[in-house]
Amino acid sequence: MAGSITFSMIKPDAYSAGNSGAILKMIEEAGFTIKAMKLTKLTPEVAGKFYEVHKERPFYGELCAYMSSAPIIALVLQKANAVEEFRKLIGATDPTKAADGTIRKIFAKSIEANAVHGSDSDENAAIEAGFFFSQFERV
Ligand code: RTP
Ligand code: MG
Repeated sequence: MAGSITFSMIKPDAYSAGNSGAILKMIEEAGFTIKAMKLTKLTPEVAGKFYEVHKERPFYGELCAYMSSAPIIALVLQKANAVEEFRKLIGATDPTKAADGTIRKIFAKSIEANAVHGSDSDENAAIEAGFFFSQFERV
């Protein structure tokens, strides 16, 4: 079976620090196949729409400002059990709580500037992939 998909972003802190290549290498070495990839810079409005589920949370405004502060790389990734496997690879939201060897443990700067995004369910993976990519931008 080719597997299911998840949606990811390499976030502004990781892109700006020049860690995109190293993170993509870890993703591929963990057995994920890149099915779509795009470098872009979000506006605060687009970041706000993407993170709409968090709009009542106290960090929402800061999160939207941060996510639009520098370019991001949007990714659709495929693997068996992709959502869960990818969240294992990236580690806990707070890098001080992330397991050794995880992407956030290695590259995140803080609980907000935490290097990567990973979808939290198959349903949200499909919604988030559709938010960034048309069918012609996916293989
Ligand atoms: P993500 O959605 O980016 O994969 O991260 P996550 O599921 O681990 O965390 P989530 O609760 O969905 O939060 C989304 C993003 O908001 C920022 N955040 N800041 N200041 C704070 O306390 C705080 N908490 C979360 C992080 O960038 C987090 O990834
Ligand atoms: Mg989340």
